[in-house]
Amino acid sequence: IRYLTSGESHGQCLTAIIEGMPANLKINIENINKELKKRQLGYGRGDRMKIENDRAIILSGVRGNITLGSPIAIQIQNKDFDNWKEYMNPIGDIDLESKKVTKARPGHADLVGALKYNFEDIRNVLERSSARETAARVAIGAICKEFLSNFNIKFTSHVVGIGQYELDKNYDFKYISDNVENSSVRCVDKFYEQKFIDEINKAKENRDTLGGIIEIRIQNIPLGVGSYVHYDKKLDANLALELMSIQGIKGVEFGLGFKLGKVFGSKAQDQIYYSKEKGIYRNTNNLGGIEGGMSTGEEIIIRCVMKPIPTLYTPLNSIDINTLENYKASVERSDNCAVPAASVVAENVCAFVIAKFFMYKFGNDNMDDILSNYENYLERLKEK
Ligand code: EPS
Repeated sequence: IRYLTSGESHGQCLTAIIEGMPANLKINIENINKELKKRQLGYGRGDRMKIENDRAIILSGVRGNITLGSPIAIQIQNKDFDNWKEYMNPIGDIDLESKKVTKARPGHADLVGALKYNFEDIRNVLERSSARETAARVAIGAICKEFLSNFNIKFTSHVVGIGQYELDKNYDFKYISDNVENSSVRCVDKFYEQKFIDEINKAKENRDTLGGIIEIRIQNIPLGVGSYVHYDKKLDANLALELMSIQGIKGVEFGLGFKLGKVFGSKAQDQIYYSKEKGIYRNTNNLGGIEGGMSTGEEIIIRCVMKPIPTLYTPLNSIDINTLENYKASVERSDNCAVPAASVVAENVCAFVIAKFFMYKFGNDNMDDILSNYENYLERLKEK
């Protein structure tokens, strides 16, 4: 299973095609739209999200809410295109001057993108490198969640750090899942929720931006999804690839993550036990539910760090890519903090990876065959 996305931030629409989804999967379009809505929220978002109302239009691969096994094409329209037609229309004479950008924003794809692709207008880079593209990936992930919900696989995510503040408590899956949607910064801890909001306000006042840390939790993945036999079959490696490809993400860790570099081996591993009642079990989950590139059956726990958004209202030192003169970087409309949105994106890109490796294990032709492969496998494991 694979997907492609296309679309510019102020172009007509985003398009995503996912190939490899099984036949006879029931899709509830409202579940997909709910995920898209969640991605648009979050304290710290700029004015663009007041314009957009992201909804998935399914163009092919589904008939009467049921998948056909053929590629599924999804469109998400950019309402803002109405204001950008004369600058962004793919065909015809357009105004290429009025919205031209020549001063590169440090930290964005601007400088390297323009040099690499030989552009005199950075708009040709920023339109595609923009995080607007993540809406398409959320739609793909939401379809994958529809598939995985048939096996009771559940996702949640929350923001655990913004700026200098980071949660000092662990919350369990259910608590996060039940409470996260009530928080504008996707923080389930009331004390830190206010600290996060204060930090974002401070950034706004200073015409600055902020990053943070998000945590993704995935429940009920049977053991043995992913494999140790080859580098590109490892579940954690594939999750990290997908997460690192989200705009602004600079680091990914599993379980105790970087803290594992500070403890003795005797304290790091999740020891293995057996009892008649529980079967094989562990009392800890330091490795975040993945051993040897395979799911262990424990909850998968991942954290990602997002850097502050590079589009600053206080522009940084940069150059004009055409004249090479020193300037302040261009000021574009931007979000002050998009960490809550990134949390929703991260959850959904993980859903794609989990669905992909789940299908490698149990097949992807049609739902009945996948379900019986899955049940047979669980039966065999029960005998242990
Ligand atoms: C973005 C800049 C802003 C963000 C955008 C990402 O958009 P605009 O330039 O239209 O104001 O709101 O994010 C989205 C459009 C989105 O859907 O997440 C950027 O420069 O990356």
